[in-house]
Amino acid sequence: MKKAALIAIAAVVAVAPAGGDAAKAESSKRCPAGALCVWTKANYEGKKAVVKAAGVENLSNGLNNRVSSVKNRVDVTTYLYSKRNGEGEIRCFGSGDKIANLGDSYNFDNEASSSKIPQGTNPCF
Ligand SMILES: [Ca+2]
Repeated sequence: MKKAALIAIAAVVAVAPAGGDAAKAESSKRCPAGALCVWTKANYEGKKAVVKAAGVENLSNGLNNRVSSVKNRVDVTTYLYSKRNGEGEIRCFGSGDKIANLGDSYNFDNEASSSKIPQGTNPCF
């Protein structure tokens, strides 16, 4: 009886997709070194933008006011702003920060409209 149950579990596991969608989902959660990455959903899911250039950049329409998670893989502090062109409310992210949900302590869910990668180091205020 016990053995039959184990075989049943093994069969279920074998049916689960190997790689495929799961691998794709995992790679979309990645953020390349030197980049600031933002996602439209919590936990690095949904639509992603990868920002590498220094300076202020406006988020594309698909991400504007929709960003819910962030990874900062730039070696300096980076910023998100609630309005276009680096204006409005500011949130800062230290190098290496990973924020799975901007709605938590950041109180910035679906707010970001532009980002900034500064040249040189700036404090996270
Ligand atoms: Ca906004």
